[in-house]
Amino acid sequence: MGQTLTEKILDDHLVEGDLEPGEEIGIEIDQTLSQDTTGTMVWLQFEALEMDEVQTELAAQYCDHQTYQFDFKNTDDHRFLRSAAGTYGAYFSRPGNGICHNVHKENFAAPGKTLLGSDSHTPTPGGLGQLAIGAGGIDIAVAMGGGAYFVEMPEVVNVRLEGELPEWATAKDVILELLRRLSVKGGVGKVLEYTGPGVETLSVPERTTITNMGTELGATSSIFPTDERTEEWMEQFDRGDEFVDLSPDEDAEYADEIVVDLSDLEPLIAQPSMPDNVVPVREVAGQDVEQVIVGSCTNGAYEDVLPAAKMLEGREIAKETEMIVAPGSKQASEMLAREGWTAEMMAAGVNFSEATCGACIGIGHVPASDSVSLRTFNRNFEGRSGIEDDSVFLCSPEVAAAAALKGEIVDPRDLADELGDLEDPGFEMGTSYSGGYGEGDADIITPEESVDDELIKGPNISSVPVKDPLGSDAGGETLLKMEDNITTDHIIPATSDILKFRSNIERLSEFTLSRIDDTFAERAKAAESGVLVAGENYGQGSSREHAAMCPMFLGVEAVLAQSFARIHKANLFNFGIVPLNIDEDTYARIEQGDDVEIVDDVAEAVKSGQEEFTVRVNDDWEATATLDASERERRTLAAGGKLSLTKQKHDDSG
Ligand code: MIC
Ligand code: SF4
Repeated sequence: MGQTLTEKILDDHLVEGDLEPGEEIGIEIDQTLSQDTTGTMVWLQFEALEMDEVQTELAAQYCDHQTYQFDFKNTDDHRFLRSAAGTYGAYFSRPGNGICHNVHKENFAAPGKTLLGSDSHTPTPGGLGQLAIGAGGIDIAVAMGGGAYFVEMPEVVNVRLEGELPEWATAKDVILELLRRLSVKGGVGKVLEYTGPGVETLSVPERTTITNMGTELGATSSIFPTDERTEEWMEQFDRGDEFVDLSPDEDAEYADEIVVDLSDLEPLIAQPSMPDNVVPVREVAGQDVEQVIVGSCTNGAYEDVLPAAKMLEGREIAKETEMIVAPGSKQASEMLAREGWTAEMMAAGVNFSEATCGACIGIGHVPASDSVSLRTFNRNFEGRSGIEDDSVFLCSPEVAAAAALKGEIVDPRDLADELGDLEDPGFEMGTSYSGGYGEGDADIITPEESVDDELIKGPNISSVPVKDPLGSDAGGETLLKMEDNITTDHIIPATSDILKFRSNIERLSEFTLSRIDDTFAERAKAAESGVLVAGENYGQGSSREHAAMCPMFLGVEAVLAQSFARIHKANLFNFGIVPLNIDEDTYARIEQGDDVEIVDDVAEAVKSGQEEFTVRVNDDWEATATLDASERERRTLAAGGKLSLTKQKHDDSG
């Protein structure tokens, strides 16, 4: 039987297990990436694991999330990251050089290689045939140390693209359509592999918009085959020699097939405050728009900004609307400037941001109260923009530019009819990139060029908390009962006043779940131990391991949920918190404040492979909860987390 492209790459990298969906496999990692807000923990754990040097083919450290350095703590984090990259042998991308996914895609991503990154949108270079997966920081640290990455073998789903995009429909609409159909949990446990005649009609930047937002579906990864368009795109960055022709076998078998006829698509928009709340733009047209932002890791390439620039050429944006362009990388900014588009957009009333995540996680450009903001980003979780009760819509650059011109949400087709001379800008590839990171590129410091050979830690950079091994008891008060689709932004919010504590778990933990209940941290500390209860898809969104570390630090011993998001569940194992699945009835019955005790000898049961656990509530009634974990995850959990386990292994072998 033939193989899918995903299976081929996994097979090439397999070090443990079989490619059976649902089984755990171990794969070799070729490249890693981390960014500033997850990276400090990555390197602190690399240090705690007593590693001397990066073992992967390539490791890259970016500074992209908090580049405005509002506080010396951000700058200290960046200096620490530069020193860690130099000390251990990683590439370092300076603050302001761009968002990790964009810079990695342009400079390092390579078809057929594996990439593991401490950011949930790591799958972005799947658009050029790389198998890229997001994970928690300690998984990156272990991979950089030469260890395998363990993940449940995903089901490979064929997303067959047919036809061609009609006027004004874009790649963003392809992924919004999938979100509309499948929901934010529709991709959990799956790799979405794109095939069919529609593939060749899409360019690499268009493909990476789609793979980037596969994360919003909860997918393990998303991938496209490679072709001439991939090669041509890589040549633009002087990396044509790294191109590899990759495709699935003709008789490859997929677990499922989804057909998207590109010619049926129209401009779509995700309404507040979930990326799957998707409707045609026409359905919500007419709402006033105060802010429009084009950019981010989803639509921040030069080729993404260009259509908006062309639409604005010779026009002015509406007086009641502000428009900001935040390119994904400095290369994209440079191109826009060199080709004259920056001046063109400025004349239309646009302001420019440096190439950073910024507004996407509530740093700068916070929307006004009670106002609509249209963004080309990938997530619009409530409050993420920096103001509670925000109203953030997600759309293509074309829909964003149309709204900026009209001052309200409008389908660009209708605006074109109204204006008479507005044409679909279509897609156009950039021509004058400055090339790769080669010698003379001031923004990426290669391991050889580094000036650092020891770690530089500012006063806010503390050590990694380590949990004791599991004992016989676990449980306690139900500290919080939550709904479905709780995001990591709920568990540990981003925003500038909180991000500066990402290297200091004691301080950061004070913000745990504060978006849901601002007394949480205090109550958890006072209770000393406890559990969390949640509905479906608990922990969706980001890869931030802080969302497991901080609850662990506050004494949370177990999370009882109807289901979990993949990366967050792995992070719970990695920090010694027991993730138990409960059914709908049990979820409905447990109340906040209830005492929940796991009846079994927890450490023994976890180690012995027991799947069903009995939980006793208020000493009054009992229910069954299940632990769905591999043998390795059980060992990790029993040891109190991955750091303890990996250290134990080192000590035993050394
Ligand atoms: C996000 O988009 O939520 C982030 C911020 O990029 C996170 C990483 C983080 O929390 O630092 C992610 O997606 O993993
Ligand atoms: Fe940055 Fe936003 Fe992309 Fe996360 S989703 S990497 S915060 S631009």
